[in-house]
Amino acid sequence: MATTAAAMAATSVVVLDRGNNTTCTINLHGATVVSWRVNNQEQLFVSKLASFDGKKAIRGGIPFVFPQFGPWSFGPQHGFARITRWHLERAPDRLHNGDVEAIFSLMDNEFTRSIWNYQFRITYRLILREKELHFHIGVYNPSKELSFSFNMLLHTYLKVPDVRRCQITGLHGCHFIDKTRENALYQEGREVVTVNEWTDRIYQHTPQEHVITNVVSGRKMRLHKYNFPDTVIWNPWIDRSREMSDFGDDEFPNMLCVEAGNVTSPVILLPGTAFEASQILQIIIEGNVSRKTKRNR
Ligand code: TA6
Repeated sequence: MATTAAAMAATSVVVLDRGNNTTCTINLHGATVVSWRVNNQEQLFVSKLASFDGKKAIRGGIPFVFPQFGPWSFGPQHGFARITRWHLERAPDRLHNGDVEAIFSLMDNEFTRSIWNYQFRITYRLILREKELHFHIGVYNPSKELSFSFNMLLHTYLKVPDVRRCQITGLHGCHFIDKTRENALYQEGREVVTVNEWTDRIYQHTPQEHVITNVVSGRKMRLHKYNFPDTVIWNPWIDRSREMSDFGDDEFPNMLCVEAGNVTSPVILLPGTAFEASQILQIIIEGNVSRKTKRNR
């Protein structure tokens, strides 16, 4: 990791390199994770038409949605965090156990206050492990008087060989807002959710864990979340793909968004208080024990 913090800050890209062709690349534009390679296999989808102009949100990877999810009367869809340049708080550093960690931060500035007039500070700690990527987020309200409320979500674009073969667990019985059917509320009756059409659903009060099957090289991906009560499932399918200039018409079969967040009930942060949330993406190698069992050992 020869690149100095200053050199890294000057560029827009930060790389966590754990060796063994296992890396995680973050673009300071939105602190968007734009690549997660495990043994040289890319786990995240980024559109071949994605824009890297430092203005538009990056179409793919893991955009950071804050302080608004969805359309916003005061500002850009999905908030300003994904279109703002973040600060590299701590350059990639190898931990004693071989994992690599870096910390990014975003504070209110003239641009953010012109849209959303609150002081805030977000820290975003990423840890690259052998087969896992950990996301630890802290939101702090430094104000002495003003509370603020916000949505927050990790808009994860998983790369998949064929989305029609993917199954998502942990949604059975959950209520969801279906944005493809006038935002009507339904209840999920399927044991595992599959995607064979335009899908845009906000599942509410979902369990802490989802397993997605048939991701890269037919493996399973476990998404473990903490303090993110909702899960959004999205695939634009054919027609919506054509409406997006930064998304190829033929790319929808190769991506699946599984997004952990606070969407249906915004978080209210009182003055001087902080909020924490986290997500772990883990590649399941058949035969490796689940997080729960590992902990109980
Ligand atoms: O998270 C799903 C969603 O809200 C969809 O409704 C769709 O709009 C998608 O996000 C992409 O939004 P974007 O603003 O990145 O085009």
